[in-house]
Amino acid sequence: MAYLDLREFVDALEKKGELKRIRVEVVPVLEIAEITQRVARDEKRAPNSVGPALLFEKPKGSRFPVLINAFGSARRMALAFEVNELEEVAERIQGFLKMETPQGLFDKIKMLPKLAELASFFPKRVEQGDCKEVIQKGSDVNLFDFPILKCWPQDGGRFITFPLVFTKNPETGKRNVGMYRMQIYDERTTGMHWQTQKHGAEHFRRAKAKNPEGRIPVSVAIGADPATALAGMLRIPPDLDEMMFAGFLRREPVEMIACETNDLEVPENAEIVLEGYVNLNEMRTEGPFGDHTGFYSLEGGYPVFHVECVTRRKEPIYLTTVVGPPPQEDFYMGYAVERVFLPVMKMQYPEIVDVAMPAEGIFHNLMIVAIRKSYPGHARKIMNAIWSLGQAMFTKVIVVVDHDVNIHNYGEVVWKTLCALDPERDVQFVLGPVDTLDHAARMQDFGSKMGIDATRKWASEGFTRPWPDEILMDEGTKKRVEAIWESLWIEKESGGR
Ligand SMILES: Cc1cc2nc3c(=O)[nH]c(=O)nc-3n(C[C@H](O)[C@H](O)[C@H](O)COP(=O)(O)O)c2cc1C
Ligand SMILES: [Mn+2]
Repeated sequence: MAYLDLREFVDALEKKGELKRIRVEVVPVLEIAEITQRVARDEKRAPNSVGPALLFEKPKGSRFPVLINAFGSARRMALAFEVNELEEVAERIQGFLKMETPQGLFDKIKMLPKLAELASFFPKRVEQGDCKEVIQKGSDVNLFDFPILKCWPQDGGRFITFPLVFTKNPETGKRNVGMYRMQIYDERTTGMHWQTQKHGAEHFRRAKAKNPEGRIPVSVAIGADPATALAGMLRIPPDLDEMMFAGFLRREPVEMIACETNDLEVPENAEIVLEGYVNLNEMRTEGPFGDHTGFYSLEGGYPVFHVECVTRRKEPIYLTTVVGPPPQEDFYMGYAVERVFLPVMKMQYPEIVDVAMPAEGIFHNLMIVAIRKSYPGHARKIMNAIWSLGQAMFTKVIVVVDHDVNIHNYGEVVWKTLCALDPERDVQFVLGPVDTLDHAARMQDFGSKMGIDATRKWASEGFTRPWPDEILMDEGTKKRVEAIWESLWIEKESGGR
Protein backbone atom coordinates (compact mmCIF):
# COMPACT_ATOMS: atom_id res chain seq x y z
CA MET A 1 0.00 0.00 0.00
CA ALA A 2 1.32 3.40 -0.97
CA TYR A 3 1.81 6.00 1.75
CA LEU A 4 -1.41 7.96 2.09
CA ASP A 5 0.39 11.17 2.87
CA LEU A 6 3.42 12.79 4.46
CA ARG A 7 2.38 12.02 8.04
CA GLU A 8 2.18 8.32 7.25
CA PHE A 9 5.76 8.53 6.02
CA VAL A 10 6.72 10.36 9.24
CA ASP A 11 5.21 7.48 11.23
CA ALA A 12 7.14 4.96 9.14
CA LEU A 13 10.39 6.87 9.69
CA GLU A 14 9.76 7.02 13.41
CA LYS A 15 9.03 3.27 13.63
CA LYS A 16 12.31 2.52 11.87
CA GLY A 17 14.27 4.80 14.20
CA GLU A 18 14.93 7.19 11.31
CA LEU A 19 13.33 10.26 12.85
CA LYS A 20 14.02 12.41 15.85
CA ARG A 21 11.49 14.79 17.37
CA ILE A 22 12.80 18.11 18.67
CA ARG A 23 10.48 19.24 21.43
CA VAL A 24 12.18 22.44 22.51
CA GLU A 25 11.43 25.74 20.82
CA VAL A 26 13.85 26.49 17.96
CA VAL A 27 14.12 29.58 15.76
CA PRO A 28 13.48 28.88 12.03
CA VAL A 29 15.82 31.70 11.04
CA LEU A 30 19.29 30.10 10.70
CA GLU A 31 19.06 27.90 13.81
CA ILE A 32 17.07 25.01 12.31
CA ALA A 33 19.51 24.98 9.39
CA GLU A 34 22.52 24.89 11.72
CA ILE A 35 21.03 22.06 13.78
CA THR A 36 20.24 20.14 10.60
CA GLN A 37 23.79 20.65 9.36
CA ARG A 38 25.18 19.20 12.55
CA VAL A 39 22.94 16.17 12.34
CA ALA A 40 23.18 15.54 8.61
CA ARG A 41 26.87 16.20 8.21
CA ASP A 42 28.38 15.14 11.48
CA GLU A 43 32.06 14.82 10.67
CA LYS A 44 32.60 12.50 13.62
CA ARG A 45 30.31 9.94 12.04
CA ALA A 46 31.55 7.34 9.60
CA PRO A 47 31.48 8.71 6.04
CA ASN A 48 28.44 6.69 5.06
CA SER A 49 26.43 7.21 8.18
CA VAL A 50 24.10 10.15 8.12
CA GLY A 51 21.85 11.51 10.80
CA PRO A 52 18.10 11.05 11.15
CA ALA A 53 15.17 13.03 9.80
CA LEU A 54 14.16 15.82 12.16
CA LEU A 55 10.70 16.93 13.20
CA PHE A 56 10.87 20.31 14.92
CA GLU A 57 7.66 20.40 16.89
CA LYS A 58 7.95 23.96 18.16
CA PRO A 59 9.48 26.28 15.60
CA LYS A 60 9.38 29.75 17.11
CA GLY A 61 6.72 32.00 15.63
CA SER A 62 4.56 29.27 14.09
CA ARG A 63 1.99 26.75 15.25
CA PHE A 64 3.13 24.15 12.72
CA PRO A 65 5.98 21.62 12.89
CA VAL A 66 8.91 21.50 10.45
CA LEU A 67 10.02 18.25 8.81
CA ILE A 68 13.58 18.31 7.47
CA ASN A 69 16.19 15.79 6.28
CA ALA A 70 13.31 13.33 5.67
CA PHE A 71 15.07 11.99 2.56
CA GLY A 72 18.65 12.50 3.70
CA SER A 73 20.01 8.96 3.27
CA ALA A 74 19.92 6.14 0.73
CA ARG A 75 17.95 4.10 3.27
CA ARG A 76 15.28 6.73 3.70
CA MET A 77 15.02 7.15 -0.07
CA ALA A 78 14.42 3.40 -0.33
CA LEU A 79 11.78 3.70 2.40
CA ALA A 80 10.22 6.57 0.45
CA PHE A 81 9.86 4.35 -2.62
CA GLU A 82 8.89 1.35 -0.46
CA VAL A 83 11.73 -0.87 -1.66
CA ASN A 84 14.73 -2.52 -0.03
CA GLU A 85 17.11 -1.40 -2.76
CA LEU A 86 16.67 1.45 -5.23
CA GLU A 87 17.58 -1.03 -7.97
CA GLU A 88 14.11 -2.56 -7.53
CA VAL A 89 12.53 0.62 -8.87
CA ALA A 90 15.03 0.66 -11.72
CA GLU A 91 14.07 -2.92 -12.55
CA ARG A 92 10.38 -2.02 -12.65
CA ILE A 93 11.12 0.79 -15.08
CA GLN A 94 13.20 -1.58 -17.15
CA GLY A 95 10.26 -3.98 -17.30
CA PHE A 96 8.14 -1.32 -18.92
CA LEU A 97 10.87 -0.21 -21.28
CA LYS A 98 11.26 -3.76 -22.51
CA MET A 99 7.61 -3.92 -23.49
CA GLU A 100 7.57 -4.44 -27.21
CA THR A 101 4.75 -3.44 -29.51
CA PRO A 102 2.59 -6.52 -29.79
CA GLN A 103 2.57 -8.39 -33.10
CA GLY A 104 -0.26 -10.91 -33.09
CA LEU A 105 -3.45 -11.26 -31.11
CA PHE A 106 -1.78 -13.56 -28.59
CA ASP A 107 0.97 -11.01 -27.89
CA LYS A 108 -1.66 -8.32 -27.47
CA ILE A 109 -3.54 -10.36 -24.89
CA LYS A 110 -0.30 -11.13 -23.06
CA MET A 111 0.44 -7.40 -22.82
CA LEU A 112 -2.92 -6.43 -21.38
CA PRO A 113 -2.00 -6.79 -17.70
CA LYS A 114 1.06 -4.56 -18.15
CA LEU A 115 -0.94 -1.97 -20.06
CA ALA A 116 -3.68 -2.07 -17.45
CA GLU A 117 -1.02 -1.57 -14.81
CA LEU A 118 0.32 1.45 -16.68
CA ALA A 119 -3.14 2.96 -17.00
CA SER A 120 -3.67 2.50 -13.28
CA PHE A 121 -0.89 5.01 -12.58
CA PHE A 122 -2.67 7.95 -14.20
CA PRO A 123 -3.69 10.66 -11.75
CA LYS A 124 -7.27 10.45 -10.58
CA ARG A 125 -9.61 13.38 -9.98
CA VAL A 126 -11.31 13.45 -6.58
CA GLU A 127 -13.84 15.87 -5.09
CA GLN A 128 -12.78 15.82 -1.45
CA GLY A 129 -9.35 16.25 0.01
CA ASP A 130 -7.38 16.60 3.20
CA CYS A 131 -5.71 19.74 1.85
CA LYS A 132 -9.07 21.55 2.12
CA GLU A 133 -9.57 21.30 5.88
CA VAL A 134 -8.87 25.02 6.17
CA ILE A 135 -9.40 27.53 3.36
CA GLN A 136 -8.06 31.06 3.70
CA LYS A 137 -8.52 33.77 1.10
CA GLY A 138 -7.48 37.36 0.52
CA SER A 139 -6.25 39.17 3.60
CA ASP A 140 -6.51 35.98 5.68
CA VAL A 141 -3.54 34.65 3.73
CA ASN A 142 -0.29 35.07 5.64
CA LEU A 143 2.79 33.11 4.61
CA PHE A 144 4.41 34.01 7.94
CA ASP A 145 1.95 31.59 9.58
CA PHE A 146 4.33 28.89 8.33
CA PRO A 147 7.76 28.13 9.84
CA ILE A 148 9.64 28.98 6.65
CA LEU A 149 13.40 28.84 7.10
CA LYS A 150 16.14 31.26 6.43
CA CYS A 151 19.08 28.89 5.96
CA TRP A 152 22.29 30.91 5.58
CA PRO A 153 23.43 34.32 6.84
CA GLN A 154 23.56 36.06 3.45
CA ASP A 155 20.25 34.64 2.18
CA GLY A 156 17.93 37.33 0.82
CA GLY A 157 15.18 36.17 3.17
CA ARG A 158 13.18 33.09 4.05
CA PHE A 159 12.76 30.51 1.29
CA ILE A 160 10.28 27.72 0.63
CA THR A 161 12.68 25.02 -0.56
CA PHE A 162 10.52 21.91 -1.07
CA PRO A 163 7.52 23.06 -3.13
CA LEU A 164 5.70 21.39 -5.98
CA VAL A 165 5.02 24.20 -8.43
CA PHE A 166 2.07 23.42 -10.72
CA THR A 167 1.58 25.19 -14.05
CA LYS A 168 -0.12 24.38 -17.34
CA ASN A 169 1.42 24.65 -20.77
CA PRO A 170 -0.67 27.50 -22.24
CA GLU A 171 -0.57 25.86 -25.68
CA THR A 172 -1.16 22.18 -24.96
CA GLY A 173 -2.84 22.44 -21.55
CA LYS A 174 -0.39 19.81 -20.26
CA ARG A 175 0.56 19.95 -16.59
CA ASN A 176 4.05 20.52 -15.26
CA VAL A 177 5.33 20.11 -11.72
CA GLY A 178 8.71 21.51 -10.76
CA MET A 179 10.58 21.99 -7.51
CA TYR A 180 11.59 25.65 -7.67
CA ARG A 181 12.53 27.56 -4.53
CA MET A 182 10.39 30.52 -3.50
CA GLN A 183 11.70 33.55 -1.61
CA ILE A 184 9.17 35.13 0.76
CA TYR A 185 8.77 38.84 -0.01
CA ASP A 186 5.75 39.52 2.22
CA GLU A 187 2.56 37.89 3.56
CA ARG A 188 1.22 37.14 0.08
CA THR A 189 4.11 37.37 -2.40
CA THR A 190 7.10 35.20 -3.18
CA GLY A 191 9.77 34.82 -5.83
CA MET A 192 9.46 32.06 -8.43
CA HIS A 193 12.93 30.73 -9.15
CA TRP A 194 12.28 28.58 -12.20
CA GLN A 195 15.54 28.65 -14.10
CA THR A 196 15.44 29.53 -17.77
CA GLN A 197 15.64 25.95 -19.16
CA LYS A 198 13.01 24.53 -16.79
CA HIS A 199 9.46 23.71 -17.83
CA GLY A 200 7.77 26.29 -15.60
CA ALA A 201 9.89 29.02 -17.23
CA GLU A 202 8.89 27.71 -20.66
CA HIS A 203 5.19 27.94 -19.75
CA PHE A 204 5.81 31.52 -18.59
CA ARG A 205 7.53 32.42 -21.88
CA ARG A 206 4.85 30.86 -24.08
CA ALA A 207 2.08 32.64 -22.23
CA LYS A 208 4.02 35.91 -22.41
CA ALA A 209 4.48 35.59 -26.18
CA LYS A 210 0.68 35.52 -26.52
CA ASN A 211 -0.17 38.23 -24.04
CA PRO A 212 2.72 40.11 -22.40
CA GLU A 213 0.40 41.91 -19.98
CA GLY A 214 -1.39 38.76 -18.82
CA ARG A 215 -0.81 36.29 -16.00
CA ILE A 216 -0.58 32.53 -15.60
CA PRO A 217 -2.22 30.53 -12.86
CA VAL A 218 0.25 28.83 -10.48
CA SER A 219 -0.46 26.56 -7.54
CA VAL A 220 2.08 25.23 -5.09
CA ALA A 221 1.71 22.13 -2.96
CA ILE A 222 3.99 21.58 0.04
CA GLY A 223 4.23 18.13 1.64
CA ALA A 224 2.59 15.02 0.21
CA ASP A 225 3.29 11.27 0.24
CA PRO A 226 7.01 10.81 -0.53
CA ALA A 227 6.80 9.79 -4.20
CA THR A 228 4.52 12.74 -4.96
CA ALA A 229 6.54 15.19 -2.87
CA LEU A 230 9.69 14.17 -4.75
CA ALA A 231 8.10 14.25 -8.23
CA GLY A 232 8.91 17.95 -8.68
CA MET A 233 12.60 17.20 -9.00
CA LEU A 234 12.22 14.51 -11.68
CA ARG A 235 14.02 15.38 -14.88
CA ILE A 236 11.50 14.13 -17.40
CA PRO A 237 10.74 15.54 -20.86
CA PRO A 238 8.37 18.50 -21.25
CA ASP A 239 4.63 17.74 -21.39
CA LEU A 240 5.12 14.44 -19.55
CA ASP A 241 3.13 14.60 -16.34
CA GLU A 242 5.24 14.30 -13.20
CA MET A 243 2.08 13.19 -11.35
CA MET A 244 1.86 10.15 -13.63
CA PHE A 245 5.44 9.26 -12.72
CA ALA A 246 4.62 9.75 -9.05
CA GLY A 247 1.75 7.29 -9.55
CA PHE A 248 4.17 4.83 -11.13
CA LEU A 249 6.64 5.21 -8.26
CA ARG A 250 4.02 4.74 -5.53
CA ARG A 251 2.12 2.09 -7.56
CA GLU A 252 -1.13 3.94 -7.01
CA PRO A 253 -2.55 6.95 -8.80
CA VAL A 254 -2.03 10.37 -7.28
CA GLU A 255 -5.42 11.77 -6.32
CA MET A 256 -5.79 15.29 -7.64
CA ILE A 257 -8.27 17.91 -6.50
CA ALA A 258 -9.38 21.17 -8.11
CA CYS A 259 -7.99 24.40 -6.72
CA GLU A 260 -10.42 26.96 -5.26
CA THR A 261 -9.35 30.02 -7.19
CA ASN A 262 -7.68 28.87 -10.42
CA ASP A 263 -8.09 26.04 -12.93
CA LEU A 264 -5.18 23.91 -11.70
CA GLU A 265 -5.27 20.67 -9.72
CA VAL A 266 -3.08 19.70 -6.77
CA PRO A 267 -2.57 16.45 -4.84
CA GLU A 268 -5.46 15.99 -2.46
CA ASN A 269 -3.11 14.74 0.29
CA ALA A 270 -0.95 17.90 0.34
CA GLU A 271 -0.23 19.45 3.71
CA ILE A 272 -0.35 23.03 2.41
CA VAL A 273 -1.48 24.49 -0.93
CA LEU A 274 -0.79 28.04 -2.14
CA GLU A 275 -2.98 29.15 -5.04
CA GLY A 276 -2.35 32.23 -7.12
CA TYR A 277 -0.78 33.62 -10.25
CA VAL A 278 2.39 34.98 -11.79
CA ASN A 279 2.21 38.25 -13.76
CA LEU A 280 3.95 37.96 -17.12
CA ASN A 281 5.30 41.52 -16.99
CA GLU A 282 6.63 41.49 -13.44
CA MET A 283 10.18 40.63 -12.34
CA ARG A 284 11.80 41.19 -9.00
CA THR A 285 15.23 40.66 -7.46
CA GLU A 286 15.55 37.16 -6.04
CA GLY A 287 18.41 35.89 -3.86
CA PRO A 288 21.09 35.62 -2.80
CA PHE A 289 20.54 32.06 -1.60
CA GLY A 290 23.04 29.66 -0.04
CA ASP A 291 22.84 26.97 -2.68
CA HIS A 292 23.75 23.31 -3.17
CA THR A 293 26.98 24.33 -4.88
CA GLY A 294 28.21 25.32 -1.42
CA PHE A 295 28.23 28.96 -2.55
CA TYR A 296 25.58 31.64 -2.65
CA SER A 297 23.68 31.84 -5.89
CA LEU A 298 23.71 35.49 -6.84
CA GLU A 299 20.79 37.90 -6.99
CA GLY A 300 18.83 37.82 -10.24
CA GLY A 301 15.54 38.94 -11.73
CA TYR A 302 12.78 36.32 -11.41
CA PRO A 303 8.98 36.28 -11.71
CA VAL A 304 6.76 36.97 -8.72
CA PHE A 305 4.10 34.63 -7.33
CA HIS A 306 1.00 36.26 -5.84
CA VAL A 307 -0.84 34.05 -3.36
CA GLU A 308 -4.62 34.52 -3.37
CA CYS A 309 -5.69 31.52 -1.38
CA VAL A 310 -4.20 29.00 1.05
CA THR A 311 -5.82 25.62 1.55
CA ARG A 312 -4.35 23.31 4.13
CA ARG A 313 -4.80 20.72 6.80
CA LYS A 314 -5.75 21.92 10.26
CA GLU A 315 -2.31 21.02 11.59
CA PRO A 316 -0.06 20.89 8.55
CA ILE A 317 3.49 19.57 8.66
CA TYR A 318 5.78 22.00 6.86
CA LEU A 319 8.18 19.98 4.70
CA THR A 320 11.47 21.64 3.87
CA THR A 321 15.14 21.01 3.16
CA VAL A 322 18.40 22.88 3.50
CA VAL A 323 21.00 22.97 0.76
CA GLY A 324 24.63 23.97 1.20
CA PRO A 325 28.08 22.42 0.88
CA PRO A 326 27.76 18.83 -0.40
CA PRO A 327 26.67 16.30 0.58
CA GLN A 328 23.26 17.42 1.81
CA GLU A 329 19.78 15.93 1.72
CA ASP A 330 19.38 16.81 -1.96
CA PHE A 331 22.36 14.60 -2.81
CA TYR A 332 20.48 11.51 -1.59
CA MET A 333 17.32 12.62 -3.38
CA GLY A 334 19.24 13.22 -6.60
CA TYR A 335 21.25 10.03 -6.28
CA ALA A 336 18.10 7.93 -5.95
CA VAL A 337 16.50 9.55 -8.98
CA GLU A 338 19.71 9.03 -10.98
CA ARG A 339 19.84 5.31 -10.09
CA VAL A 340 16.17 4.82 -10.84
CA PHE A 341 16.42 6.45 -14.26
CA LEU A 342 19.69 4.83 -15.31
CA PRO A 343 17.81 2.12 -17.26
CA VAL A 344 16.17 4.83 -19.39
CA MET A 345 19.59 6.18 -20.29
CA LYS A 346 20.89 2.68 -20.95
CA MET A 347 17.95 1.90 -23.21
CA GLN A 348 18.78 4.87 -25.41
CA TYR A 349 22.53 4.19 -25.22
CA PRO A 350 23.09 0.48 -24.55
CA GLU A 351 26.87 0.94 -24.59
CA ILE A 352 26.57 2.76 -21.24
CA VAL A 353 27.52 0.31 -18.49
CA ASP A 354 27.20 2.64 -15.50
CA VAL A 355 27.18 6.27 -14.49
CA ALA A 356 28.53 7.93 -11.35
CA MET A 357 28.13 11.47 -10.08
CA PRO A 358 30.21 12.22 -6.98
CA ALA A 359 28.47 14.40 -4.38
CA GLU A 360 31.20 17.04 -4.68
CA GLY A 361 30.32 17.41 -8.36
CA ILE A 362 26.87 18.80 -7.37
CA PHE A 363 25.17 16.66 -10.07
CA HIS A 364 25.98 18.87 -13.04
CA ASN A 365 29.69 19.40 -12.58
CA LEU A 366 30.99 15.87 -13.04
CA MET A 367 29.64 12.71 -14.62
CA ILE A 368 31.77 9.60 -14.89
CA VAL A 369 30.53 7.20 -17.55
CA ALA A 370 31.73 3.65 -18.18
CA ILE A 371 31.10 2.39 -21.72
CA ARG A 372 31.64 -0.76 -23.66
CA LYS A 373 33.69 0.86 -26.41
CA SER A 374 33.14 -0.68 -29.82
CA TYR A 375 34.23 1.79 -32.49
CA PRO A 376 36.70 4.64 -32.92
CA GLY A 377 35.52 7.89 -31.32
CA HIS A 378 32.90 6.07 -29.26
CA ALA A 379 33.73 8.00 -26.06
CA ARG A 380 33.12 11.31 -27.86
CA LYS A 381 29.83 10.08 -29.25
CA ILE A 382 28.66 9.34 -25.71
CA MET A 383 29.72 12.80 -24.50
CA ASN A 384 27.60 14.38 -27.21
CA ALA A 385 24.71 12.08 -26.39
CA ILE A 386 24.82 13.11 -22.72
CA TRP A 387 25.01 16.80 -23.57
CA SER A 388 21.81 16.36 -25.59
CA LEU A 389 19.92 14.40 -22.94
CA GLY A 390 17.50 16.65 -21.01
CA GLN A 391 19.09 18.30 -17.99
CA ALA A 392 22.27 16.26 -18.53
CA MET A 393 22.98 19.08 -21.00
CA PHE A 394 24.38 20.96 -18.00
CA THR A 395 27.15 18.41 -17.31
CA LYS A 396 30.29 20.52 -17.03
CA VAL A 397 32.80 17.67 -17.11
CA ILE A 398 32.16 14.21 -18.55
CA VAL A 399 34.80 11.53 -18.02
CA VAL A 400 34.36 8.46 -20.21
CA VAL A 401 36.18 5.31 -19.13
CA ASP A 402 36.21 1.69 -20.29
CA HIS A 403 33.67 -0.80 -18.94
CA ASP A 404 36.19 -2.48 -16.61
CA VAL A 405 36.74 0.62 -14.45
CA ASN A 406 34.82 0.63 -11.16
CA ILE A 407 33.45 4.13 -11.50
CA HIS A 408 32.06 4.21 -7.95
CA ASN A 409 35.61 4.02 -6.64
CA TYR A 410 36.72 7.60 -7.31
CA GLY A 411 40.33 6.77 -6.47
CA GLU A 412 40.36 4.18 -9.23
CA VAL A 413 38.75 6.66 -11.63
CA VAL A 414 41.39 9.32 -10.95
CA TRP A 415 44.20 6.78 -11.30
CA LYS A 416 43.00 5.18 -14.51
CA THR A 417 41.79 8.40 -16.11
CA LEU A 418 45.11 10.13 -15.59
CA CYS A 419 47.00 7.11 -16.89
CA ALA A 420 44.88 6.91 -20.03
CA LEU A 421 45.24 10.58 -20.82
CA ASP A 422 47.20 12.51 -23.42
CA PRO A 423 45.54 15.77 -22.42
CA GLU A 424 45.83 17.64 -25.67
CA ARG A 425 44.50 14.68 -27.63
CA ASP A 426 41.79 13.47 -25.25
CA VAL A 427 40.04 16.60 -24.01
CA GLN A 428 37.04 17.90 -25.92
CA PHE A 429 35.52 21.35 -25.32
CA VAL A 430 32.03 22.37 -26.41
CA LEU A 431 29.92 25.48 -25.93
CA GLY A 432 26.30 25.36 -24.88
CA PRO A 433 23.75 25.80 -22.12
CA VAL A 434 25.10 25.49 -18.59
CA ASP A 435 23.46 25.33 -15.18
CA THR A 436 22.07 28.68 -14.02
CA LEU A 437 23.88 28.12 -10.71
CA ASP A 438 27.30 27.88 -12.39
CA HIS A 439 28.92 31.07 -11.11
CA ALA A 440 32.15 30.45 -13.04
CA ALA A 441 30.55 30.41 -16.50
CA ARG A 442 31.38 33.43 -18.70
CA MET A 443 27.73 34.43 -18.55
CA GLN A 444 24.64 33.11 -16.81
CA ASP A 445 23.22 30.00 -18.52
CA PHE A 446 25.83 29.85 -21.31
CA GLY A 447 29.37 28.55 -21.26
CA SER A 448 31.73 25.71 -22.05
CA LYS A 449 31.80 22.06 -21.11
CA MET A 450 34.58 19.52 -21.21
CA GLY A 451 34.71 15.86 -22.07
CA ILE A 452 37.65 13.63 -21.21
CA ASP A 453 38.13 10.49 -23.26
CA ALA A 454 39.84 8.23 -20.73
CA THR A 455 39.24 5.00 -22.62
CA ARG A 456 42.08 2.87 -23.95
CA LYS A 457 43.17 4.36 -27.26
CA TRP A 458 42.98 2.22 -30.37
CA ALA A 459 45.09 2.00 -33.49
CA SER A 460 41.97 2.95 -35.44
CA GLU A 461 42.01 6.18 -33.45
CA GLY A 462 45.56 6.90 -34.51
CA PHE A 463 47.25 5.39 -31.46
CA THR A 464 49.86 3.03 -32.84
CA ARG A 465 51.91 2.38 -29.70
CA PRO A 466 51.15 -0.75 -27.66
CA TRP A 467 48.75 -0.21 -24.71
CA PRO A 468 50.02 -2.01 -21.60
CA ASP A 469 48.02 -4.47 -19.55
CA GLU A 470 46.93 -3.53 -16.04
CA ILE A 471 49.04 -5.29 -13.38
CA LEU A 472 47.14 -8.18 -11.82
CA MET A 473 48.54 -11.21 -9.97
CA ASP A 474 47.80 -14.55 -11.63
CA GLU A 475 45.21 -16.80 -10.01
CA GLY A 476 47.62 -19.72 -9.44
CA THR A 477 49.98 -17.64 -7.32
CA LYS A 478 47.09 -16.10 -5.40
CA LYS A 479 45.75 -19.59 -4.59
CA ARG A 480 49.12 -20.85 -3.45
CA VAL A 481 49.61 -17.86 -1.16
CA GLU A 482 46.08 -18.23 0.16
CA ALA A 483 46.94 -21.81 1.14
CA ILE A 484 49.96 -20.79 3.23
CA TRP A 485 48.57 -17.45 4.41
CA GLU A 486 47.54 -18.49 7.92
CA SER A 487 50.90 -20.12 8.58
CA LEU A 488 52.64 -16.78 7.94
CA TRP A 489 51.05 -15.27 11.08
CA ILE A 490 51.02 -11.83 9.41
CA GLU A 491 47.45 -10.90 10.22
CA LYS A 492 47.62 -11.83 13.89
CA GLU A 493 50.82 -9.94 14.57
CA SER A 494 49.82 -6.76 12.76
CA GLY A 495 46.33 -6.81 14.23
CA GLY A 496 44.43 -7.55 11.06
CA ARG A 497 44.59 -6.61 7.42
C1 LIG B 1 15.87 20.91 -3.07
C2 LIG B 1 15.83 21.30 -4.51
C3 LIG B 1 15.69 22.63 -4.86
C4 LIG B 1 15.65 23.02 -6.20
N1 LIG B 1 15.51 24.34 -6.50
C5 LIG B 1 15.39 24.72 -7.80
C6 LIG B 1 15.18 26.09 -8.13
O1 LIG B 1 15.10 26.96 -7.28
N2 LIG B 1 15.06 26.41 -9.45
C7 LIG B 1 15.13 25.47 -10.43
O2 LIG B 1 14.98 25.82 -11.60
N3 LIG B 1 15.36 24.16 -10.15
C8 LIG B 1 15.49 23.76 -8.85
N4 LIG B 1 15.69 22.44 -8.55
C9 LIG B 1 15.84 21.46 -9.64
C10 LIG B 1 14.52 21.17 -10.30
O3 LIG B 1 13.60 20.71 -9.34
C11 LIG B 1 14.67 20.11 -11.39
O4 LIG B 1 15.49 20.67 -12.40
C12 LIG B 1 13.35 19.67 -12.01
O5 LIG B 1 13.60 18.75 -13.04
C13 LIG B 1 12.57 20.83 -12.58
O6 LIG B 1 11.33 20.38 -13.11
P1 LIG B 1 11.00 20.61 -14.66
O7 LIG B 1 11.95 19.71 -15.41
O8 LIG B 1 9.58 20.19 -14.80
O9 LIG B 1 11.23 22.06 -14.96
C14 LIG B 1 15.74 22.04 -7.21
C15 LIG B 1 15.87 20.71 -6.85
C16 LIG B 1 15.91 20.33 -5.53
C17 LIG B 1 16.06 18.88 -5.20
MN1 LIG C 1 8.65 18.85 -16.17
